[in-house]
Amino acid sequence: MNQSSQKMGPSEALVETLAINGVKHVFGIVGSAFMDALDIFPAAGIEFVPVAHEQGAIHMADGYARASGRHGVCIAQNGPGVTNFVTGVAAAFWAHSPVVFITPETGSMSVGLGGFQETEQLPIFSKITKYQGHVNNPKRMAEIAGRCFDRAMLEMGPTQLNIPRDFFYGEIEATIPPPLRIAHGPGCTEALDKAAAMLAAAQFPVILAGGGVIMAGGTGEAVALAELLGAPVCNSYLHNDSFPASHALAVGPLGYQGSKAAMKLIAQADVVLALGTRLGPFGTLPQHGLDYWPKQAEIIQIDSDPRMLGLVKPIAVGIHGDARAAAAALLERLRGRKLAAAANRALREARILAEKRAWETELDGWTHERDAYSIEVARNSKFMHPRQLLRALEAAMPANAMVSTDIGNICSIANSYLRFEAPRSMFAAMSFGNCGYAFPVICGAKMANPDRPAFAYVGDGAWGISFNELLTCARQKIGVTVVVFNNGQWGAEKKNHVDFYSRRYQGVNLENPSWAGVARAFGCEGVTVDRLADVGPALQAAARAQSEGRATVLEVMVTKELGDPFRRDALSKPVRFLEKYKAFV
Ligand SMILES: Cc1ncc(C[n+]2csc(CCOP(=O)(O)OP(=O)(O)O)c2C)c(N)n1
Ligand SMILES: [Mg+2]
Repeated sequence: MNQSSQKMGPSEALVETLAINGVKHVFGIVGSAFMDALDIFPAAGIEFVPVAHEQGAIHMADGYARASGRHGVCIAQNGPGVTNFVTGVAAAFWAHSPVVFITPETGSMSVGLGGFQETEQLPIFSKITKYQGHVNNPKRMAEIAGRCFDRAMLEMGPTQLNIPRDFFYGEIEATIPPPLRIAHGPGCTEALDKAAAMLAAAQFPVILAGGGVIMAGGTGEAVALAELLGAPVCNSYLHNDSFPASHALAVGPLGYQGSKAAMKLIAQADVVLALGTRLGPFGTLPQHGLDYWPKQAEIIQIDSDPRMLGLVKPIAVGIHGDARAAAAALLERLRGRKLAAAANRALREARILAEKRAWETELDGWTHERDAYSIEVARNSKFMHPRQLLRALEAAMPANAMVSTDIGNICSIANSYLRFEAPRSMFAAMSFGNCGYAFPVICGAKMANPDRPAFAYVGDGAWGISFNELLTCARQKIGVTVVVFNNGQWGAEKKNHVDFYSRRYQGVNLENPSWAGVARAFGCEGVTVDRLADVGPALQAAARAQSEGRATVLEVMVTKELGDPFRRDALSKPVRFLEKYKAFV
C-alpha cells in the first residue's frame, strides 16, 4: 500500500500490485519463469492454488471472478503453460469475466532464437482479450500490471499481463498504482429522457434482464423498475440469476430450452427494455416452435459496452451506461409520472400468472422426450429420464446454491429447471460454448464463496475433458458437487446425427468407466444414482460433504433420449454430388 516511489525488485512490484488490487488467490501450475514472484506470494497474503491443467486454472479464475465480482487471476509457465490458457481465455471473454492472466514469456535476450518454450504470446490472445499489457521494461512492471487490473474491470473481460521472464529480476524504482475504478454512469441524459418517455407510453412493457444487471449489482433497481411498470421480466439466455425467480413478475429465461412463459409474454411487448444485455444472436433464437422475438416492438438497449448497442437487433434508443445506474435514472424519471401501463396492469398480471402456471404444468407433465428416436432408446432403459432427473435436482437444490452448467444436451435442457433468487449464482458456459467449462468454473466459484453450496452439471463427454481437476479438489479440499449425466454418448452432437445424418453415428457413443469409481480413486466421493427417489437425498448428502471440503461426483444414470438440438439454426440436410457419396444423405 505504498504510493510513493521506492526501491524494489520487479517481482516485488508485481506482487504489490496484485495485493493492492485485493488479490487473494492465484490459480496456476508452478513454473520456473515466475518463481521469483511466486516465492513472495505468502508474504503478500496471496495463496497460490495449484491445479491439474492450466485450462483448469483459467476457468477457475473465471468462476472466481463471476462468483465474487472481483478479479480472477491465474499464471502459467511461458510457452506450453500459456498456450494451455487459450480456450479458457476465450470462454472468459464471452462470459465477460474480469480475469487477469499472467503470461511470463521467453527471456528478452533470446526472443526469436528458438530457445526453450518460446512462442509469441501476444498474437494468440489478441482477439480474446480486452487489453494486453506487455512489460517492455522491468521499470514499468507495476504500471502495466495495474493497468491490466483496471482494464479488466472497466471493460469486463480478460486482460493479459505478458512479462519477459528475465524482467522479474533486478532493481527498480517503482510506485504501486492505486486501483482505478471508473464508473460507467447512467448514460446520456437525452437518451434516458427518451427511454423514460417510451416506457411511460408503453402498453405492454417487458424487461429483459441480462448479465449486465448481475455485474452492476442492479437487481434491486431492476425489481423496482419492474414493479413500477408492472412489467414482466425475462432473463437473458443463461442469466437465470439476473432477476429473483420467485418474484411475481419473473417469467424465466429466453433462448434455447428457455421458458415458454417468457417467450409468450415478450412476444406481446410493444416496448422492450433490454437492461444490461448485448442481445446476443444465439440468445433470442426461436425455440419450442415459438418465433417469439417481438419484431414490431421498440427496443431500448442499455449496455456498458457502447459497441453492443444496436449491434444485433435494431433499437429505438441505445444507452451507453451501467445497468444499475441507468435503471435508477429511469426510475427517477418514471416515479410519479402517468404510466400507460398502469391502466392495464391487472390484465397483464393475470396473463403473467396464467403463462407461468401453464409452463409449470407443462414442465411437470414433460417427463420425457417424445420424438421417435427418444421413445425408441428410452423404451427398454432402466435409467432415469433426463427431464425427471432435472426436476428432482431442482427440487433438492439447497437455498443460495451456485450452479455451473456445461455444454451438452442435458445441460441445455437444465435451463428450464434452474431458478435463482440471488445474482452471481449461475455460471453457464456462455457464448464460447466449450465442453469442459463447468467443473473448473464451479471450483473457482467455490474458492470465492466457500460458504455457498456449489454444483456443476456436466455431461459424461464433457466430463472426460475436465475431470482431471478432481485432483485439485482432493488436494486443495475444494468441496463441490459434480452431477455427471451418464448417457453414454456425446448426446448433443448425436442429436444432429439423428436429425440430419440418418443416424450414421461417428464418434458419438461413449464407453465410460465407472465415473463414481474414478472419483473415489482420485480421493473424492463417488456415488452412482439410477433411481429418481435417490436423487434428492444423494444431492443433499453431497451438499453436506461440501462443508467438510469433500468433493462428490454424483454419477446419474440417464436414458439416451435427447431434447431439441442445439444448432437447428446452423445445420442443413446433406446434399451430395459425387457418386461414391450419394448414399450419404
Ligand atoms: C471443447 C468442445 N469440443 C467439442 C464441442 C462440440 N460439442 C458440443 S455439445 C457436445 C456433446 C456433449 O456431450 P456430453 O457432455 O456427454 O453431454 P450430452 O449432450 O450427452 O448431455 C460436443 C462434443 C464443444 N462444444 N466443445
Ligand atoms: Mg453425454
